[in-house]
Amino acid sequence: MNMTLRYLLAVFGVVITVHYVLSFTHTDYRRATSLNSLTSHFKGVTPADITPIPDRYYPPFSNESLTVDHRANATFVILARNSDIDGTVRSIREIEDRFNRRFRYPYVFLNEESFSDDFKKRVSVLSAAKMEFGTIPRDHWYQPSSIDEKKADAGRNRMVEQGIIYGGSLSYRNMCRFNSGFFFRHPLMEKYRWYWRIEPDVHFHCDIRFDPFVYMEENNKVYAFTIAMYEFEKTIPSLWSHVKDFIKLHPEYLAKDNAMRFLSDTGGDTYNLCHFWSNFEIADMSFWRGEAYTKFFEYLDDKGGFYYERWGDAPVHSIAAALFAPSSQIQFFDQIGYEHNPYTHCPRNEDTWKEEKCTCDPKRNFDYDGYSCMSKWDQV
Ligand SMILES: Nc1nc2c(ncn2[C@@H]2O[C@H](COP(=O)(O)OP(=O)(O)OP(=O)(O)O)[C@@H](O)[C@H]2O)c(=O)[nH]1
Ligand SMILES: [Mg+2]
Repeated sequence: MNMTLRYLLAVFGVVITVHYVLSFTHTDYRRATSLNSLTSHFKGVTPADITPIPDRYYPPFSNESLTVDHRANATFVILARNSDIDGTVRSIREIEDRFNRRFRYPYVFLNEESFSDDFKKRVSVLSAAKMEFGTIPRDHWYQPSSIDEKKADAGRNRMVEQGIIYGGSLSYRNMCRFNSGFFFRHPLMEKYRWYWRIEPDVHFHCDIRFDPFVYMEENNKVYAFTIAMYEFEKTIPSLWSHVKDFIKLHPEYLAKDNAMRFLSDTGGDTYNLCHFWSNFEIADMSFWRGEAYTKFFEYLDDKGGFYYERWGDAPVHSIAAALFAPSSQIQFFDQIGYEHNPYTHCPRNEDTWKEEKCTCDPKRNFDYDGYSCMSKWDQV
């Protein structure tokens, strides 16, 4: 045997000896160098190969679990299509992280078609809270037979020519009418008084460590918003004249200290287009279910403007809240950092922004944008 071979054998012998010694004395080393472990790099890891981490490494969330003793009769409501699943998952993930893992309010998902098993499966893993999936009754969603389809078609074509966003869309109109007059009447919603509306692909930028529902209940609030802005006038050309006619018919529904100043710069003669952006809403459904709003919605629905024009649920809800409730019952939540593309409300209060670990840039707060109606609200 030449010297080189002898030397190599000696090194090999030492390596083998050290390996055996380490295998007996160090469990981790034995696991890492087992044949199974080494070959798994080549054949792919199967669940059975993964060493489970013992339960003792998962301490209970003592300050994150359900410790609150008083909760409101409230739910999240999410209207979505099966194809909205990815954005829906992202929104739920954020509201859970920022708020709901502490409070565990339930979710109601609504859709005019039945939700797919995949949709249900993917949202179910995101929260410990109860989730219910509802199909919308046909007459709560589709264009009613009372609508003159020729006139509606002409209205859609006109809006397409004018380049109005969703101007030609029938499903968008169904959605706006449903959100205006029907979501709170869905059988799955009936048992709740309060709701928080969430859309796919929105962002919650700050921790929300207080309970907005309980706050609203205990402080006699009806409607809460985070962003207020101007509506596209071309989507609602006749809405305000119908609102004025309704008020003449039913002056008894006007609240004493209402927020008409938010809606009109001319004492109610003309609409300044300000409204609360309804993709975020926390509100008391007894207000929508009450006499004033029920009559108001029926009156507007009868005029057909959800289809002949393109009335949004945002101006319809906002006008009702501003007129039929005293302004003191409308709540602006500066504390809730919220984004629906392309606008963000970022807390104006710097302490809130710091303490709640907000991810939004305060300089990009829509409150100060020329297109925001916050300055009008501040006057109210
Ligand atoms: N089931 C169902 N949900 C819908 C339909 N159209 C819209 N939605 C939902 O209704 C809500 C509002 O719709 P969006 O398309 O976000 O309308 P928008 O916020 O005015 O417009 P974007 O700026 O595009 O977000 C969202 O929660 C949607 O998922 C529909 O045809 N069917
Ligand atoms: Mg949206």
